[in-house]
Amino acid sequence: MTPVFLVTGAAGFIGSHSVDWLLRHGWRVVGVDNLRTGRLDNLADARSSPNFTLVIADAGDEAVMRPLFQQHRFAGALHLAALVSVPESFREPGLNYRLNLATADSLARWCLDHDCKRLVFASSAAVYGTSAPLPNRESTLPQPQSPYAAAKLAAEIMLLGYAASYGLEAVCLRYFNVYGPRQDPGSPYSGVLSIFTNRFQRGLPVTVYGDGEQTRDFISVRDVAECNGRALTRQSVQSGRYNVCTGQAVSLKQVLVVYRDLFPNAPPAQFASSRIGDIRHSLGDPALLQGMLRYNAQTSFARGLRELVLNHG
Ligand code: UD2
Repeated sequence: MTPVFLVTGAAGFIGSHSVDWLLRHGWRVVGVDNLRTGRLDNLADARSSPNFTLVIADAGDEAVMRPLFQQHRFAGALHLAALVSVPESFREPGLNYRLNLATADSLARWCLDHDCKRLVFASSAAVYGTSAPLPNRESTLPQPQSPYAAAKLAAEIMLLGYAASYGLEAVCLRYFNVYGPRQDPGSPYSGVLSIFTNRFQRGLPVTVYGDGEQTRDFISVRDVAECNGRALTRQSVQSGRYNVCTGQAVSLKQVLVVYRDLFPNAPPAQFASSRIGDIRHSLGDPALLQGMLRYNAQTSFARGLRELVLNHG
């Protein structure tokens, strides 16, 4: 029998690409999503596969999840379901606690109860906070500065505690700035590249907050899906926390240069004052995950952005 993997947040941006990766590699997948921020459209390809089952439910709903674990005897779980907006975590700390910490804890315990050996968890570079030395390394003391980052870090600690206590294989992946097709441009706090692409395609000017010299470690969702898939399916992994990044810093000004090639007639960018709390530079060291998964991010920024533009909308 082909093993079955659980993916929570399956209809989301990263989730749907991860589901596609697993199906492409011949695995069976049960996806769970409550469609709070995920979209069925993202799963258009997956839903035509006989190896995919979608369950519309909250990943923390024990009445739904326990029977799923019993029925499918999952070989591993990829937990991506989350409250994904940092500003929303400030407004709704209780919801943030439930979705970003309590559900991860529940899932880990259901994995242990039902012999699902591995849990791959979506953490975030946000756990580092603003004052960690660059590039961020996993050995650095994290200093979360939002309810969102605090919950992600607390979930990592719970999962790694279960790894030490009960032998769960817990792989916590700290995503840096993920971009690519299917990222929702709908809020001002959506990923900058989804917003810029959406605006350029409509012939509208983009707004750069600050001087445009701020840098990010942008990683393509294709590479992220590959890391997720490998972390979930490869024979052996080491429990721990791992950066998912490229190790390359790209400034917003450099971003605009690539867009200029793709949209030569676009109106010039407008500049506005920096956002409160904005980080100046974010950069990760990818070495630890590269060593474990034998995989380097393959998509150059220019190619990834071109692909995003061609697949957008
Ligand atoms: C990322 C995460 C955020 C949190 C944070 C922790 C995303 C989408 N956001 O925020 O959830 O984890 O890291 O550090 O991954 N910008 C513009 N114009 C726009 C939109 C954004 O200039 O229309 C700027 C923004 O001010 C920032 C940069 O672009 O300097 C990147 O913004 P972002 O929201 O994509 O990501 P980031 O790194 O601030």
